[in-house]
Amino acid sequence: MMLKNVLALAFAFALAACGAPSTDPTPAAATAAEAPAALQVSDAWASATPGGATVSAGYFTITSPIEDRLVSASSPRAARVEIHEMAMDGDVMRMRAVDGGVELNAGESVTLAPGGIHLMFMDVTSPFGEGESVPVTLTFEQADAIDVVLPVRRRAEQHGR
Ligand SMILES: [Cu+2]
Repeated sequence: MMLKNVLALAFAFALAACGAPSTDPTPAAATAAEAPAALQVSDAWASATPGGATVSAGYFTITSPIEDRLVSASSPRAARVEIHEMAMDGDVMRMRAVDGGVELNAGESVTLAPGGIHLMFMDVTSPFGEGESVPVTLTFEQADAIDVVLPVRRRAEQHGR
């Protein structure tokens, strides 16, 4: 009786031990261990400007190998590019300029996305049409500036204004 219970318990542990590696594959662990050698930007896009809007927003995911800060952005397609965040102002969600830029922790991804931090293209030189690409230069506190290209997409819900 006693022995049977111990065996059942051992079997349960064995199952748990076997189950763990399959839900947490080794490639993920390997990727986490090695930090990227350079800044990585992925999933970049800018929203189309239908109806003659003069502002647009840009989004991407960024990963820095070192502790750094995204301090500013610029584009030949806009008079200026600001870094904005969404914040509650009483009951109203408003956007405002991010003070001091976006903090980047070593090896951690930061995502600029609708409803959160975003690039704001102010006074665009010409409408952002779906399918075209908008060049943007990102400037950092530590790393050298990098050029990225944001494909223009239409979003269902227009950027808050
Ligand atoms: Cu904004």
